Amino acid sequence: MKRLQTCLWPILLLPMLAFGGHRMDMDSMVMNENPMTLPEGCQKIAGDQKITVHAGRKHAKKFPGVVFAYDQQSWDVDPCTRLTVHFVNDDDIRHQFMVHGLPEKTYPEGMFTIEVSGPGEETASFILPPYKKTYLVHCDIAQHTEHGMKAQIKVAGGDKDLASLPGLTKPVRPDRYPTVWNTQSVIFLVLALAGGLVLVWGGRWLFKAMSD
Ligand SMILES: [Cu+2]
Repeated sequence: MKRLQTCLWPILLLPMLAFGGHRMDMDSMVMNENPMTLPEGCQKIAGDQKITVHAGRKHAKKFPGVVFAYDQQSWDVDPCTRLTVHFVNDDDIRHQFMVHGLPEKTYPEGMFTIEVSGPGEETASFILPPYKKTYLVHCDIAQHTEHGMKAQIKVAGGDKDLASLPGLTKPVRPDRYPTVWNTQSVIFLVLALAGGLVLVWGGRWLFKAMSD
């Protein structure tokens, strides 16, 4: 019997090594999930709201100059609501649904984050505070926010609209684009150069005529 056990152990151990003793989800990560703890000022969970958020390149196509985007840029939520976010990453790279500015007593560094290495999805909940405020939602992967993966959650109507939300709000500083070379811009340049030459030659002629 003992010999049988000794023989069985490696057989039992192999699948454990192959699939892992506990779930090691390498494709997604949730930070500061909070389905129960009330943020300061909330007497109870006012209600439940569920949103599905898609992230990826295909959601940016309708916005000129935008590379990455969520399928929606603004969500309205009532105070003390438990918001369940079903985050779907439609790309084959990493994206995040990262909320900033939450009360640090309940949310370390004021953040709630879902991250998914796509394609894939993850669901998590957090409870919003009681006061009127707009929260930044973005993807913190290098350059993804600048390229359009930015949104907002407005509690009780929010206290403002954030800048640079694709299709919703203007950037604080507009992007500067290099000169577009077409017939018009070439004619303009030639005319400007000719005008400059005329001024220089005219000036020299006038100076000469006056000094003679
Ligand atoms: Cu991203």
